[in-house]
Amino acid sequence: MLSRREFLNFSAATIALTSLPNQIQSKQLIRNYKLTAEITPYSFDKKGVLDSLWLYNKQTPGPVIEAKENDIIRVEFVNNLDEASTIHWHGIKNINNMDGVPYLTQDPVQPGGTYIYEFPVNNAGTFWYHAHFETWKQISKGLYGPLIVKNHLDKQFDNDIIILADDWRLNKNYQLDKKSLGSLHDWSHAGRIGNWLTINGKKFPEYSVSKNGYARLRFINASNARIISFSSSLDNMKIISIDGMSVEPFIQDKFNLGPGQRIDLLIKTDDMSTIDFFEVSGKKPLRAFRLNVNQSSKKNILQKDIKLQPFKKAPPYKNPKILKIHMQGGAMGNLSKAYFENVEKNFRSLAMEDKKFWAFTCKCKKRRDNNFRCLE
Ligand SMILES: [Cu+2]
Repeated sequence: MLSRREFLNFSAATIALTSLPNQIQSKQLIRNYKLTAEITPYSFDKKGVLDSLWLYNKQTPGPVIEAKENDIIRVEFVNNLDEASTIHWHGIKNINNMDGVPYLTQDPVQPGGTYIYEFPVNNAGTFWYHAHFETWKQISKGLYGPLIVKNHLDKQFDNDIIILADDWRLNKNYQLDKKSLGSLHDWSHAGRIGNWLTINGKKFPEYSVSKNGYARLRFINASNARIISFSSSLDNMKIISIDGMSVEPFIQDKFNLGPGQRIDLLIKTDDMSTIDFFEVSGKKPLRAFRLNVNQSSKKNILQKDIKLQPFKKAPPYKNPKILKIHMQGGAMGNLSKAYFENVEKNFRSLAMEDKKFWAFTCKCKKRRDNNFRCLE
């Protein structure tokens, strides 16, 4: 299980007294981490067929980065891969030059190079980090991990468990299907859908939770393309946060999680002994993970209530400005031409020369059925 154990491997928090970027004030706690990206032998099946993944600190997922609201996260990134890389902190409202977008907010970190990421985290929630250079390949090879920001309210949970899901594509030898990386067929269809679900890097892991307590489950979808659907043996699941933002709690019997998305559940463990979760986006439901409900050593947790983080209601939308953004393309042939880097090109050359299959916004006309039709 991803736990505090990894967290203890990192140096203790220190106090920032030096001059820091604009948004960072002095006397904030600094959480120090080191992430080294490197090729790592890894075996997906028990027979031990070795594969090589690209991982942070030789582990999948990468180490949990954890901080408290208003701390500063400082990460020394070392790139031991044989190609450039950067790290993006997904969902963090970040300082521009810490956002990890190569060529836009920073130069790519070259093989053998290092980069210091240092940024404040001002909102408690569930986030994640991942490589942001040739993302379609570097994330698929394993370069990602969870980033959790807590505040004082999180102490109330008896259990706080990260559920980071990935949808790997393996070949028949249970090795990463590297041939399909960059497949133009996938790019022009629904993306690179996998065939091997892992939760925190494992097949059907089990976690203990305390009986008659509250558990917070933090779901993260690190897949390339699969919209993961979770259902469970519970009658219903209470969603308390979406994409790192507290929401008015609501109940679902199933929820979808797109690539990059996060959802936090609040579970009250009453008289049940196990709770199973399933991934149900495919034809057959897959067992995802199990919670084993154990008798707690404390017997005082029966009646307590839990106080959740306040949430912001959506503002009232009066006279909104409507922008039409039309997306088209893909293998179904409804994009004839589009602009790429200010040059108008036909679909064939966009696909063959630039590997671009999709475009936003064309000259289009609203039809009677309220759909849009492209004029070109
Ligand atoms: Cu991202």
